[in-house]
Amino acid sequence: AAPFRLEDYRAPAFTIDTVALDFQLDPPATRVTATLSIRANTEEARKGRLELIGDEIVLKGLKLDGVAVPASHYIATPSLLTLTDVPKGPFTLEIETIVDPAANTKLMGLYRTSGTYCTQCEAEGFRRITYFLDRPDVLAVYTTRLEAEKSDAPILLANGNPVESGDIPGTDRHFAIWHDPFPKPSYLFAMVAGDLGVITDRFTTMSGRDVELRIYCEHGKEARCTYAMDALKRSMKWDEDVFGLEYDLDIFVIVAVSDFNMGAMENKGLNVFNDKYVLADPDAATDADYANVEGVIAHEYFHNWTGNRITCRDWFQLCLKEGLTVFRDQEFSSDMRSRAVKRIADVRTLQARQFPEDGGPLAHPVRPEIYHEISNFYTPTVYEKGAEVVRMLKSILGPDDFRKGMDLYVKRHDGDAATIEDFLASFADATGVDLSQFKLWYSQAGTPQIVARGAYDEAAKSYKLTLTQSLAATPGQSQKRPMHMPIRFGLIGPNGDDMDYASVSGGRVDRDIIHLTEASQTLVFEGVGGRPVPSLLRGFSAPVRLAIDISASDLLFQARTDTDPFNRWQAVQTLAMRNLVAGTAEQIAGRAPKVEPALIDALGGVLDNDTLEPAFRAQVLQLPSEADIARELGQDVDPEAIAAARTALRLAISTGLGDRLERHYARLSGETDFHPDATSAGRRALRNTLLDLRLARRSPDAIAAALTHFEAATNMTDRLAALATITQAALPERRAVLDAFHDRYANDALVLDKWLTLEATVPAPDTLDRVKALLKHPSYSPNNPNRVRALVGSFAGANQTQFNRADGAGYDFLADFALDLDKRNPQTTARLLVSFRSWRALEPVRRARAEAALRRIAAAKDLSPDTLDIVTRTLA
Ligand code: HT7
Ligand code: ZN
Repeated sequence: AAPFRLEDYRAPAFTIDTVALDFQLDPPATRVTATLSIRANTEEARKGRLELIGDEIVLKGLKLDGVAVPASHYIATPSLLTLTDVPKGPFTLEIETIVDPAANTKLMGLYRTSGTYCTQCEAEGFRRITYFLDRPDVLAVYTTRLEAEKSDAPILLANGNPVESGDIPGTDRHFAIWHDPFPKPSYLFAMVAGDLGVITDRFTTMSGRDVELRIYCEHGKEARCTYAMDALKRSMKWDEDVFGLEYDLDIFVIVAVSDFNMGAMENKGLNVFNDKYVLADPDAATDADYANVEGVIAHEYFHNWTGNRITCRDWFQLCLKEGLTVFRDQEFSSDMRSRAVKRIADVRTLQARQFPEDGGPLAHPVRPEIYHEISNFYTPTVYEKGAEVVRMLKSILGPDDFRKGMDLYVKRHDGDAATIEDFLASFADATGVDLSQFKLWYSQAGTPQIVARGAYDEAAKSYKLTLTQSLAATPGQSQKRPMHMPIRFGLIGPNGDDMDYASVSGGRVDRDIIHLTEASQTLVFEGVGGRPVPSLLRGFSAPVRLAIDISASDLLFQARTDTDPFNRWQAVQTLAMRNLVAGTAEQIAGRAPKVEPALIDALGGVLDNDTLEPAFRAQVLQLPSEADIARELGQDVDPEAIAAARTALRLAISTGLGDRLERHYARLSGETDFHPDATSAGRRALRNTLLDLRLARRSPDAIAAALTHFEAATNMTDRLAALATITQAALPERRAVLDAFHDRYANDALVLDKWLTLEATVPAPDTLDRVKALLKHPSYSPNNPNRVRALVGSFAGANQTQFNRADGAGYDFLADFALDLDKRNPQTTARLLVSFRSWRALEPVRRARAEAALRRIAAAKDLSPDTLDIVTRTLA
C-alpha cells in the first residue's frame, strides 16, 4: 500500500458535529448503531461522495435522514463505506454494524478481556467499531448508550458524564447513557462494560468543582488500587499548581484491564489501563512498579489537556501530545521524587531505547513525514526524544517564558486539532524568541554528536572551548543542518566550585546555557582564575552524544565535586565505559583486562559519601549495561566478549571495594516496614545494588547472603532483587529459588510476568530451551501481551548473549514466534521484532544469521501491515 505523507495532508471534506452510539452488547455479535450529524465543508464534498473508513466490520443497515439508503447509492466493503449521493446540506446518517468482540485478538476496536468488554481506539481502532471519518482532526460531541445483560455486565461506562441508566423492562438487560460535552476525535472514544470491582474518591478542583474519581479493576484487587488513586489526586493537583490546568468533567474513571497492547489510554474521562500500571501492593509490586504506576497515571491524566482538549491535527503530529505529555509526567515524577535520580533514570532509558533507534534502520524524525503503519510510530523517538525537545525548549527560554508559551498554546488552541507549527508559534509569539532553527529537532532524525575541546591559557587567564556538532545520515535524510542546542555548563575550579569569568565571546551564553547554533563554535571565556574542568551538558541538557577529551583524573575530580549530580553520575559512567570498551577489546584479543584505579576510587568515593542520597549512590554503582556497551562500540559487536568484560569489571570493582560493600549493606539492613516513598525506595535500591556487587565475587558468603536476602525479604523489591542477582549470576541455586518464587505467586499473573522475565534473561546456554518450554507452561498465555512481552520480549530485548547466540538459534526462535503471533496480534508482533533493530552492528557471523531470520519473515505470506513495515524498514 502507498505510504501516508505529511505533505499530502488535506483538511477533512466533511465535518461530523455529533455522534450518537448505541451498543447492544453481545460477545460474538455486538450490534452498533451510529447516528452521525454530518455536513460538507467543500464544494467537492457537496458533489455528494462520502467515504467512511471501516476495518473488519459488517454493515447491517444504512439510513440517511431516517430513510434506508438504496443499494445503488452506496458500496460497503469491510474497510470502506462509500455513499455516492449525500445531500449538499447537513444530514443525518445512521449506520448499523455488527462486530465480534470475542474473536478480536488484535485488541484494537471493541474486544473482550477477562470477560469485560473494552475498547482501544487510538490510533485507528474506532473504524473497527463503525464506519467513520477516523482521523484526529474530525472532532465531534459523543453520546453513548450501552445495553447489556445485567449479570454479564453490571457496570456500563463510556466517555463523559453519566446521564441516565435503568433496566429494560421485561428482560434481564439494562442500559446506561453517557454524554461527553467536549468535542473529540474518534481515537478518544471509549466504552467498558463488565463485572468489576471499584474504589472511589473525590477531588475538588482549584475553582471549587467537585469531581468523582473511580478506579475499576477485577473483583478482589480493589485494595491494590489505592496507590493509583493517590497518584491520580496528586497529578490533578500538580497540573493545577504547575500549569494552571484544571479537570473539566464531573467524573474521572480509570479501568484496569489485563489484555492491553500498550501501557494505558487517555480516552476522555475514561482512561483504560494495562493493569500492571494500576495495581500495586508491597508483596507484589517493586519500587519501580510503584514509580511506573505513578508516572503512567500522571501521563494519562495530563493528556486531558495535552492530547484531549488540544489534540493532533494528524498522526504525523503525534509528538505534539506524546512528547509534551512525557515531559510533563517526567516533571511531575521529579517533583514527587528526587529530581537528580529521576533525570538519571530517564536518560538511561533514553539512551537504551531511543539512541539505538536513532542510530539504526528504524530512525525517524520526532515528527515523522512518512509512514505506512501508524501504530509502529509510538516509538521512543516520538515519546522520549519528543520530551527531550520540549525540555530543551524550556532550557532555551527559561522557566518563566516557557510557562508563558504554554499558557498561550492552551489559550489559543483549546478545542483544536493542532500542529507542531502551532505549538512552536505559541512559544515564539509569547516570548519573541526565533525558534526557526530549533524546529529542526522535529524534522532531523539521528543523534547529534558534539565534540568538545578545551584549552586553558594560564598567562592570559582565558579558557577556550570549541564545540563542534555533527549529525550522521539517517534513512531518507542524507544532508543535515546544524541545530540549536542548549548546552548547560559550568567551569569547575580547583576547589570544586564553579568558577566565575569576566566575559565570554564567540557565542551566546545565558546564565549557565551555551546556545550552540553553528556547526562549530569557539567560546573564549576571559578572566578565568585557573585551569577549569569543564562540566558540559549538565542534566543532559540536549539528547546528544558528547565526546570530550578529558583525563581519568579530571573525571574522578568531577565525580567528587561537580555541583550537578547528573554530571557526577556521568563522570563515573564515562570512566566505566572507557574500561568496558577497552576490556571488550582485551577479551577478543585474549588478553587479561586492566582496571582503571580512578574508577574504583570514584565508585568508592560516592559509596562512602553519606551526604549523597542512597538512590543516587545506587545509580552511580550500576555499570553501563551490555546493550549500552554494544551501542558505544557501534560495530562488530560480539555480545559474549562484552558480557565477559562486564563480568570481569564487576569482579574487579567488587574486590576493589572489598568489605565496604558488606559494611554499607549491613548499615542499610533491618528495615521491615514498607513505604513506597522515594527515600525508602532509595535505601532499598542501594542495599540491593550492594548485594549484587558482592555477588560478583561469587564467594560462598556472597551466595549465602543473596539466598538469605531472598528468604528474608519482606517486600517484592527486595525479593525480586535477590532473585535477579541469583539468576543473572546464573548460579546453580537459581532453579530452586525460581521455582519457589513461581509457587508462591502461582495465582498472580503480574508477579508471574516478573518470573517469566527472570527465566528469559538468565545468561546461560540452556535459556532458549527453557523459554521454548515455558511457552507451554500453564502460567503463560499466548494471547496476553503482558505474558508475551515478559517471556519473549525479555528474551529478545534483554538477554544479549542468548538472543544473539552465535548459532542464530535465538533469531530463528523469534522469527518463528513472530510469524505465529502475527496472525493474532500484529501490533505486539511488530514491537517484538524491534529487537532486531541493531542487527547491522553485529559481528559478521551473527549479522548474517540475523539477516537470514529477518529475510525469512519478510518472505512469509500474509504478513500484517505492521510486521511487514517493521521488517522491511529493518532490512532496508
Ligand atoms: N496514547 C496512548 C497510545 C496507545 C496506543 C497506540 C496504539 C495501539 C494501542 C495503544 N494503546 C495506547 C498511550 C499514551 O501514550 O498515553
Ligand atoms: Zn501518551
